[in-house]
Amino acid sequence: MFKYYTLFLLLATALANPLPPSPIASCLTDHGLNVETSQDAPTPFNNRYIGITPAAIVYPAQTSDVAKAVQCAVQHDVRVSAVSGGHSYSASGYGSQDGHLVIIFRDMAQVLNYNSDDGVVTVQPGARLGDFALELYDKYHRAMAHGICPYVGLGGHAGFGGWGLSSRNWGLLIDQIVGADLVLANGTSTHVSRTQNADLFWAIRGASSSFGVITQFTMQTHQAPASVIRFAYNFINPSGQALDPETFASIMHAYQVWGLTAPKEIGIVANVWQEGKTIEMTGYYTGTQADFDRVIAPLLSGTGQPSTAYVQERDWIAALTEADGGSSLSTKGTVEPHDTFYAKSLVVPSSSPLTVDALKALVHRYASTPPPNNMTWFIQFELWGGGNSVISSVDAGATAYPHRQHHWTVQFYGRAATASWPSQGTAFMNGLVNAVTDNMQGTRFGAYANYLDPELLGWREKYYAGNYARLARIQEEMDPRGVFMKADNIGAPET
Ligand SMILES: *[C@@H]1O[C@H](CO)[C@@H](O)[C@H](O)[C@H]1NC(C)=O
Ligand SMILES: CC(=O)N[C@H]1CO[C@H](CO)[C@@H](O)[C@@H]1O
Repeated sequence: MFKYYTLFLLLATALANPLPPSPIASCLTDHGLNVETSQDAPTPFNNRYIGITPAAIVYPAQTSDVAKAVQCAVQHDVRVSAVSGGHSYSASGYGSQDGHLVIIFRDMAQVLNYNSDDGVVTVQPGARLGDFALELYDKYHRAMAHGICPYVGLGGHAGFGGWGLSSRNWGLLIDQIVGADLVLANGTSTHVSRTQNADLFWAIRGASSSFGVITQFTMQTHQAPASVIRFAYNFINPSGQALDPETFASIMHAYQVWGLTAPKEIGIVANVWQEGKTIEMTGYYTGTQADFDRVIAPLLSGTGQPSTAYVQERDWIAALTEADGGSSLSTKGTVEPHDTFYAKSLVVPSSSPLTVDALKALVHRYASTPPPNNMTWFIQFELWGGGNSVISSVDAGATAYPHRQHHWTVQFYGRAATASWPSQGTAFMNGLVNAVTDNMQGTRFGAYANYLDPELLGWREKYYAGNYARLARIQEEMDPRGVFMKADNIGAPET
């Protein structure tokens, strides 16, 4: 009964909110723009934000449409947010609140040009990571480092870092951007690159939504590997209980130590599944089977033998598909997924890796404090740094994204089985993170803005560290009226 009741509520919310006619909608229509009028306008990926009502939704077809839309918004004193794939953790593409003009890049999702001389691709922000990877590979045998989830849109992903399993090898997605076109707060469009509007080019590589609406990227692609070595090792407690604190800490600590010298050709995460019963270490290695064996041997001698092992040579697309769990990379003609979730992140400095006590405390916490009903969680320990990782080869001040001398980004993800978020769920997730940080009081952990956490205290420092002050100066200069202002924007008040 409970289930059907909440589903009914969900449908009622989605359908009872057709966008009201508004002065801004008329302005958009008068400029010949494609304005959403249907009863079932798209809603945020995270169902926690499903009730948000935009002032209007517009689907631009080209940069000049975005410029006109921003001009209408300025005239009508409406704030502007943009959705590329719409997978923000806190619906920031919708402004995280009612009343924004929402620009959805549904019809600007194409690869526009590929230059075979320098391998630079021109692509629109609405391209989904899965479709983009398929097109680059099928047409040009090229590849990029970007996230794993096929539905995520390029624009938002590239706005705040853009990590994936190839990032140790090729950098974050922002490190592969060579230029962008964006519409500014005064409704004009401009180009940014290393040599043109260099301050803005710096700012959009880590905090893009505060400065404008990006309508086009140029990005450096890479030769796609002919094949990679895909691997997945599971460490499972045979008793069916959560791995005990000592075993868990010993395995994770071995993974952490091994990562300090792991070569950049390996992309790896350790996922904690099933309330801590399983650690899965998975990813892929760009190189030969023999080299992989040499690279992985010290990890497995540190962790002890896994309960299950999968190691297979796969072609590039098969590897990306498996990394996402085996479904297709193509999002064409499919139904947009949704989730009901709350996530947090800890970016761990290489200079103060997680202690054994902190790892044990995490296990004690989830073993002693179960999540609320109808909620599950997982934790992903992503290796970003270590060895000759390209992420760490970039200076902390070279892009707006600051966390370069960092070992792991740890994502804590809580998911509701129901359409509404359980009221105790947020406290449960905070408890997991605090179990770690309470044990390492002297450590200044960062956070990753693509795992946007609307409850995060001190987010200016945690997301942007030493780069915040420069970002704030540029934001004040570029958008004094706050046309692009929203929660977690540069210049927004802290939580
Ligand atoms: C819009 O803002 C940019 C950046 O500040 C400036 O260079 C440009 O002249 C402005 N355009 C207009 C029409 O005000
Ligand atoms: C949809 C769902 O999983 N509902 C469950 C929520 O929790 C209560 C209490 O444990 C269960 O009875 C429901 O089945």
